[in-house]
Amino acid sequence: IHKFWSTQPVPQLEEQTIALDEGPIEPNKDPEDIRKQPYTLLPQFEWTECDIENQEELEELYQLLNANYVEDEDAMFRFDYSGSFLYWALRAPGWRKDWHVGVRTVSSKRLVAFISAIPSMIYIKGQQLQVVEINFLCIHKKLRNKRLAPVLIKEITRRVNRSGIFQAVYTAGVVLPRPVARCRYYHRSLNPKKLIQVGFSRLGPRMTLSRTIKLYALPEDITIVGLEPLSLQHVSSARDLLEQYLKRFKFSISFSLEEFSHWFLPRKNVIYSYILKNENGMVTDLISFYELPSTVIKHEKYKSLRAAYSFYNVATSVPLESLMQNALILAKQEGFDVFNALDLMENETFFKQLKFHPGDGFLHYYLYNWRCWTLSPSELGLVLL
Ligand code: YNC
Ligand code: MG
Repeated sequence: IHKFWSTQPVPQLEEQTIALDEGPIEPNKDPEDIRKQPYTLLPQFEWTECDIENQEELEELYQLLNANYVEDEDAMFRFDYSGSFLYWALRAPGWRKDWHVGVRTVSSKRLVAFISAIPSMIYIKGQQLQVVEINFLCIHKKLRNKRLAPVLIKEITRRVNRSGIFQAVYTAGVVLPRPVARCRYYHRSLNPKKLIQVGFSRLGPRMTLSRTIKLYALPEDITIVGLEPLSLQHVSSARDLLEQYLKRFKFSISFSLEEFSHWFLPRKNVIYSYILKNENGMVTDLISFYELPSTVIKHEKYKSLRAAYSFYNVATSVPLESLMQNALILAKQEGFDVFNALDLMENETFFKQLKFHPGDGFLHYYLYNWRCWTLSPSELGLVLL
């Protein structure tokens, strides 16, 4: 039934994985033996490299995704990654323009499809592995179901293989051969009135709006003294804290200092990070969340929902629950409507107390060309954008 995925080096849905088999599915090739020509597109299409350092091309990518990227099942909301977010997400250390792969129509030169890769280091069962993260696969709505996605995937694979990398990680809402883990989204209302008005949440049974607002009320100000935005002078210590923490998960990411600085130094409307430090100036706790609004597809009053997504959090000097309550307070102060988190790392431990509720959305984690026993969400230490 999976005409494309059954041809790829991924475990098939029905097959058993025994511990002994864990590892690469296909051996690495000599990059010189990887085909040098791009895959063939239908004659009306051509390949393009999207130059996101060019404001117009960044805007073009923004518009493609804004109109055609991921929607919820009921088509009420669609991700609205901002231009500055895309600039951040796609220019990670080691990024390459030829991994920002677009497709244009030959006649109008309109951008109609996209897929990207960025390099990344992961730990899988104690083993360090150079991979790419694949993200922002998108095909214009008018060109769906024409088997263009497999061509985009094969082309990015070819380009990545040419650089000597043969494994990838990616996430998707859909089930494909074969998830390493299945995570669930949890949501914490910050602006319950708006969330109800736009149909994101519903009034609970026997609840009134005013009781709901009261239920989700938060302190006006942070309750942990000394919590401050991450700045350059603390990146090294904060990075060490996170690196130590992430080692306890079976499947996690590893950030170099340069990568940590890129991913965590605060950027307005993109990434928010805060730290606590001890008397020696060592970072003891870290909070981070990123900004990913959604377009409210058909609504008279509201066009956009402002969502904060939990990124990486580490608590050592205060309980994780109070650290995360402060994340909620900070997100509320920044004007977010909702705070979202997956049930990975230790997140499940604070959901109930902090009034998070499970959503309908699931997110599957995948590895390309690496066989791995199924993991539970709490064994995951990586968040993809
Ligand atoms: C998906 N999300 O099963 P079979 S996530 C991968 N990821 O193949 P067509 C997908 N494959 O089943 P359409 C997929 N969705 O026949 C569908 N597929 O074997 C498979 N949506 O292709 C599908 N963005 O072109 C089927 O489908 C084949 O026109 C059908 O295009 C799909 O970024 C899509 O959800 C998703 O824009 C582009 O629906 C389109 O429907 C769309 O006929 C809205 O395709 C936006 C959206 C996906 C977000 C993401 C991660 C992508 C990972 C791709 C896999 C990477 C593998 C590793 C490569 C590097 C390796 C190295 C080293
Ligand atoms: Mg298609």
